[in-house]
Amino acid sequence: MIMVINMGLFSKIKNMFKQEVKADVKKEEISTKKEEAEQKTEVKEEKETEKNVESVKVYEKGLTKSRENFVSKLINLTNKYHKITEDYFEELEEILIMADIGVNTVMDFMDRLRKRVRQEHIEDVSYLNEIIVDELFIIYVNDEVIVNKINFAKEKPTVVLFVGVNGVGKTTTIAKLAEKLKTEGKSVMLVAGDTFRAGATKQLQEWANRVDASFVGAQEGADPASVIFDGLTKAKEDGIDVVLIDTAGRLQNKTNLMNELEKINRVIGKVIEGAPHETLLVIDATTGQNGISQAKSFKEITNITGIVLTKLDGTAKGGIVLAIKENVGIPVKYIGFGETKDDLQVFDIEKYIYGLFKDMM
Ligand SMILES: Nc1nc2c(ncn2[C@@H]2O[C@H](COP(=O)(O)OP(=O)(O)OP(=O)(O)O)[C@@H](O)[C@H]2O)c(=O)[nH]1
Ligand SMILES: [Mg+2]
Repeated sequence: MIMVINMGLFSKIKNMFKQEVKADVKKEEISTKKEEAEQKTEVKEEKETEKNVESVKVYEKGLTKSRENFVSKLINLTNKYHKITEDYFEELEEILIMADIGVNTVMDFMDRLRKRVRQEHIEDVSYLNEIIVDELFIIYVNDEVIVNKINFAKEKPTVVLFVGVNGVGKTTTIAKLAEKLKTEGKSVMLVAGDTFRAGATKQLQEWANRVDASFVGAQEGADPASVIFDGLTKAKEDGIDVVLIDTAGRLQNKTNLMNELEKINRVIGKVIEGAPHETLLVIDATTGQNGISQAKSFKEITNITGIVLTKLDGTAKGGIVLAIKENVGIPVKYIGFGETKDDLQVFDIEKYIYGLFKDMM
C-alpha cells in the first residue's frame, strides 16, 4: 500500500481508467487479428474489462453533480490563485467543508497539505491538484483491507438485514441488491419486516415481482419478528440462497428501536445460527452530516457491518464518503445512483475518485 502512495494515487487511477477506456475502443480491432485458440481467454478478459468500463461509466454519470460542483470549484480556485497563499488555503478549506467531507477530516487534511507544501517547497498552485486528491483519499487507501463484499454464509441462506431511518432508500436498495444477486444466479427472498408503515409491505411485494424474487410478508401492524421468523423458515425449506429483510425506520425513540432490533436479531439467530450475516445501514447521501449522526446512533444500538450510501446521483456533495470513513469507521459496501433496479454499485474507491476528479485528470 505504501508503494501505491509513493507512486501517487492520482496518477495510478488516471493510468488505470484512461487505459481501460482506450482498450474498450480498440477491442474490436484486436479481436479480429487474434488466433482462434487465443481468442477464448481473450474474450473472457475482454468481458471483464467491458464490465469494468461499464461500471466506471456508471460512476462517472452518477457523480456528475458532485464533480461539476466540487471539481469546478477546485479548478476555479487554481485559476484564481497562481501562487499558494494563506487565502488560497482558506478558500480550499471552505470548498472541502461545503462538500460534506467533515470538519475534522478537512482539518487533518489541511495540516498534511500545508506540511507538504512547506517540505516540498511547492509555490505553484497548479502542482497541488494531484497532491490534494492523494492526501484526501490517503485515509482510504491506507487501510489494509477494504471490505466491500457481502459476507456470504457457508450454508445457505445468507441473511442480510437492512436498517435505517425512514425514506433513506432501504426498500429500493433491497430491490436493487436482489436484482444484482439474481443476475449472479442466486435465488433471493425478500421479507417485509416493515409492518409499521401502511403500504410498505405492498411496495416490497411489487419489487419482488419485478425482480422475480420470493416474498414473505404479513398485514400492517403484524409483529415484524414473527414475519421474519416465517420468512426464514420458508427460505430454509425452499433452499433460498440469500434472504433480504426490510425493517421500519420509524420507531418513536431510540429505546424502542433498540428493543425492536434486539428482538429481530434474536429471532433471526434462533432460526439460522450465526445470522444475520450482514446488517446494512442505509444512509441518504443528500442528508449530509445528518446521515453521519444517524450512522453513529445506529452503531450504538446494533452491530452494523456495512453502509449503503444512496442518492449519490442527487447530491453535489460527494465528499460524504470521506466523512463516513473518518467519523463512523464502517465500510461503505454499496452506493445508489438512481431509482431503478439497476442503479446499485459495489463501492469501489478508485472508481469513485475517478468519477469525482476525471475532469482534472
Ligand atoms: N435519486 C435516487 N433516489 C433514490 C435512490 N434510492 C432510493 N431513492 C428514492 O428514495 C425514495 C425512498 O425510497 P424507499 O426505498 O422507499 O426508502 P425507505 O428507506 O424504504 O423508506 P421507508 O420505508 O419510508 O422507511 C424513493 O422515492 C426512491 O425511489 C437513489 O440511489 N437515487
Ligand atoms: Mg421502505
